[in-house]
Amino acid sequence: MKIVNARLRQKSQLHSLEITDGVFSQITPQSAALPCPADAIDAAGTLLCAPFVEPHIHLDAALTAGEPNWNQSGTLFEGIERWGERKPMLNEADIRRRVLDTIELLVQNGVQHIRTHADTSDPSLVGLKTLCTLRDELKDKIELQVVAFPQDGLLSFPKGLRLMEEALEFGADVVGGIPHFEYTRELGVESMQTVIKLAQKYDRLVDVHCDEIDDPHSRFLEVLAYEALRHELGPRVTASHTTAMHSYDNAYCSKLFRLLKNAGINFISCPTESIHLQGRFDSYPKRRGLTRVKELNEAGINVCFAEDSIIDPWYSLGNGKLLRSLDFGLHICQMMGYRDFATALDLITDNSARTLNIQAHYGIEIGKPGSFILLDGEDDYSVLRKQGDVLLSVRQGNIIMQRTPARVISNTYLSA
Ligand code: 17E
Ligand code: FE2
Repeated sequence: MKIVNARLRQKSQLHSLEITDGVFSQITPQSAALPCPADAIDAAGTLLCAPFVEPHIHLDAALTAGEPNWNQSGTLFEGIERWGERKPMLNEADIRRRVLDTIELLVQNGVQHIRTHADTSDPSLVGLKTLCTLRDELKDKIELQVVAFPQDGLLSFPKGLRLMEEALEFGADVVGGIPHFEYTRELGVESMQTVIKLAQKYDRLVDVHCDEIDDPHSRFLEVLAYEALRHELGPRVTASHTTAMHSYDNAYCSKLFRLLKNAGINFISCPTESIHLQGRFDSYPKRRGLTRVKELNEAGINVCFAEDSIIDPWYSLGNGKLLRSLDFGLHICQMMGYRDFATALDLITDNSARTLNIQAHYGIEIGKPGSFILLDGEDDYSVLRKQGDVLLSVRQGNIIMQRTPARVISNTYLSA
């Protein structure tokens, strides 16, 4: 496959690229726009970038909002309760249908790599098993990582630990946790130590729903980061949400950041989800409830954005568009300086790939898989501004999605 007239991120010249046997074999700067050969794809000056990565989504719960009841209060806790009513209705066919529909939606929006959580607080483990099976079935089409996520508590849910080990034995890629939801602070601390022990025992990655609450005393992140540091697992460990960090005082945060930096762990923030679920116990002023994305980023700590939910008991919107999460995130975290705009796509591409530990096969580089997307825009700033459509998605040299952009047909209203 040949592509001409593509813009690459942070480069001013147009480029031609070639993919041979599914791998980038040539990336060449052009001195001017070229006529497109018959056997090539004309990027026509649009931005060619690495595929979007969805690093945190709950596919087992996707498309279940309102079944059987809607989350009326908008709290995380009512979400967990409503999901608890849906869980007994789960079966393999139901999960497969919703997961496939949701992955299609993500693919239509440029995603090629997904980390999904699968609830293990279910004695049947049907969600986790179905997702692991789908991961293997779809491996030539999309990359999926499955997190064993103990929604009702690793240590507080009856047999929670046994179910987690069963999930890891079945083949879950990542160990999850939810320390702020355990019954006591002590159980929360113990759960973080247990998660790291399990990651070592089974040689898996870690991704914890950590301190997803407005409580400034919810400080399990320091335990997770310290365990990661102590066992030298930092880059393999992710703290998702960490919304309590919004409410920590600055002195504590200053001390905490030293540990976070030394540990080298990754962060995922879910802007649309957190702005919706957090601050629900405030009157006015209402906290925004997003973790300190701007400050983490400025401290050189890896942070990325995710959607978390698509039409589920926690969040009844969701459309597969990571560009929308990016837009929300930059606004809410006040990352609106020109430098922020110029590198904005890092937050839904490169940083997320690092979080998933997939950098070895991700990126626009000779020798790496020939996978990319074309975005309607010429650089990070214009794609963000326009919320540019994903025009093309290519995976290892094969087109997996193509879109004709919407065009205004008449643009002469004022001069007519
Ligand atoms: N479960 C949870 O604990 N937190 C969330 N944000 C979602 C599920 C979506
Ligand atoms: Fe989540």
